[in-house]
Amino acid sequence: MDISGVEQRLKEAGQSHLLHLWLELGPEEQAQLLQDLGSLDFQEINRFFRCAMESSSGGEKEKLDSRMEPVPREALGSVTRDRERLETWKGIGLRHISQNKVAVLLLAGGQGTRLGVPYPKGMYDVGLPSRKSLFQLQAERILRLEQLAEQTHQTKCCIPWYIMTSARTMAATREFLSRHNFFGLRKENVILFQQGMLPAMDYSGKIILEAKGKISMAPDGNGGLYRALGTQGIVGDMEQRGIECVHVYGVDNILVKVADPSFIGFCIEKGADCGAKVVEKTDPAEPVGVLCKVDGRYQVVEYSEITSETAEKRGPDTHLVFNAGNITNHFFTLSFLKDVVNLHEPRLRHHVARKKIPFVNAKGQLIKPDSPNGIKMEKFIFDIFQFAKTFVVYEVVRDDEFSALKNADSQNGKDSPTTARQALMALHQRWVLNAGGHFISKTGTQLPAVHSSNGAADQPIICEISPLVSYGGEGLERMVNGKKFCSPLVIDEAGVHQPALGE
Ligand code: UD2
Repeated sequence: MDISGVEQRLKEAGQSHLLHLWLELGPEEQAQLLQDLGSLDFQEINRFFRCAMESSSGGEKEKLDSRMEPVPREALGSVTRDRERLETWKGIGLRHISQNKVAVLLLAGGQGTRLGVPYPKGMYDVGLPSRKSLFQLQAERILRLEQLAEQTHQTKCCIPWYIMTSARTMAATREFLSRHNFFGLRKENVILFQQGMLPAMDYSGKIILEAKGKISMAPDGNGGLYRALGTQGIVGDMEQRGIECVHVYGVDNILVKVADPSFIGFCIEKGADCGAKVVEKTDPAEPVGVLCKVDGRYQVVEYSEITSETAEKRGPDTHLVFNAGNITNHFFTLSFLKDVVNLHEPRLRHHVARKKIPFVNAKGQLIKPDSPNGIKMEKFIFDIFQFAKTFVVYEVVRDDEFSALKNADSQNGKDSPTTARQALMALHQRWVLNAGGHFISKTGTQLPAVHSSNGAADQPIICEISPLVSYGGEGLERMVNGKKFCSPLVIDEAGVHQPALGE
C-alpha cells in the first residue's frame, strides 16, 4: 500500500486528519494504520454519515410516533390465543426440519458492552449447576431438535448453525467452539462468518482516532448481517444445502427456542416471507423495541427511537398500546433474504447512536469525554421488515421464551446472569410439574411453582434439565411422573440426579 495514494483519498474525503500524527508512529504502527486505512472506502463512509445524520434528527422521531399503529390481529399468531393450532404448526416445522430445509443463524457480533466481559457473550456461564455456556445450551437444543425431527419422520437430518461474529468476537468464538468440539454438532454444519465494521465519527463527520495510529471501529449493527450474507458467501452456502427458511436470533436470550418448530410452522402456514416472535411489553421503560406498523408497513421502533409519551400510551384494556416487544427472534425465507441482500439492503440508512467515544486530539493526547462526542452507525436486523410481502407476528409467553442477559449482576439487577439463570431454572421446574413431578422442601412439604422469570423467589428451586434430554418440556414423564424431588434437581443424559431425601 502506498502512502501517497492513501493521502490523496483521505484529502478528497476530508479525512486528512487521520495522518496528522503519522510521524509520531513507529514503523509497525505505520504499517498497521496504512493497512487499516487502505481497507476503508471513505466516500462510502461519508455518504453513510450524511444519510444517517439526516434521518436521526429530533423532528423525525416525533413524526415517527404519529405514524405508528399497533400490529393488527390478522397478522398475529399467539401461543395462548391460538392454542388449538400449536400442534399443527409444530408438525409443519418438524417436517421442514426433517427435510433439511431449516437453518438457524445466531447474531453474535455484538460487543456486549453492558455485560462488561472481555470475551463473546455466548461464552458466558450464568452459573447453572452444569456450568453450561449460552453457546452450549443453544448447540444442544439444535441437537435435540434434530433428534425430535428424526424420530417423527424416521430420517436423518441436520440444522446448520450459522454464526455471525465480528472482528471483535470471531477469533475467541472460533477457538471456544473448536475447543469444545462444537458441543457435539458436526464441524461442517457450524458456519462462522464475520460482519463488517465502521469507524466512529464526530458530529462533523470526521473519523475518530482512538490511538495515534488506530481508528475507532465498531461492528456495523446486527443489520450488518445482510451485507455479510452476500460478501461472505453465506446465501450461496444456504442455497447449496437446500435451505428454504432461516431462524435468526440473538445470543443473549437464555430461553431461546432455537429453530422453534411451532414458530417456523406458523410462518410457513401463513405463507410469510418474514416473521417476528414477540412477547408482551408491560413496562414502557423496558429496553425492547416494539413491533408496529409505520405508514402501513411493518417495522420495529427501537426503544431508543420512541418518545416516552408513545411508549407509555395505554389502551382501554390498560395494556400498552405498543406492546409487541421485539426479542430479536426472526423468521426469513431464503428467497426473501436473497432479495434483501441483492436489492434492499444497499438502500437502508444507518441508525445513529450518540456515544462517549475516547479519542486522541491533535496533540496526540487521549481524551475520555464526559458526554457524547460522536456517533456510531448501525443497521438493525429488523430494518428490512418493510420489504416483506407477507409479514407475520408470533406472540409467545415471556416466562417460557425470553430472558435476556444484558447487564452484569453488579448493575441494576435486571437482565443479569442471576435473572437469566433463575428464569431457566423456573422454566425447568414448570416442565417437571407439567410432567407430573413435585417439589418438596427438605421437611417434606410441597413447594409452589415459580412463574416470574425476572422476579424469581428469594430461594429459587435449583432445577436444570439438559437440552439433550428435553427441547421444550417433552419426554420427561417417564422420569418424573408421580415422583417427589428436593432441590437441587438435575436431569441430563445420564439420568436424574438428586440428593437423597433428608440430606
Ligand atoms: C435488541 C433489539 C431490541 C430488543 C432487544 C431485546 C436490535 C437492533 N434491537 O436490542 O429491539 O428487542 O434486543 O433483547 O435488534 N449484534 C450483532 N452485531 C452488532 C450488534 C449486535 O451481531 O453489530 C447482536 C448481538 O450480539 C445480540 C443481538 O445482535 O445477539 C442484539 O444486540 P444488542 O444486545 O446490542 O441489542 P439490544 O439489546 O440493544
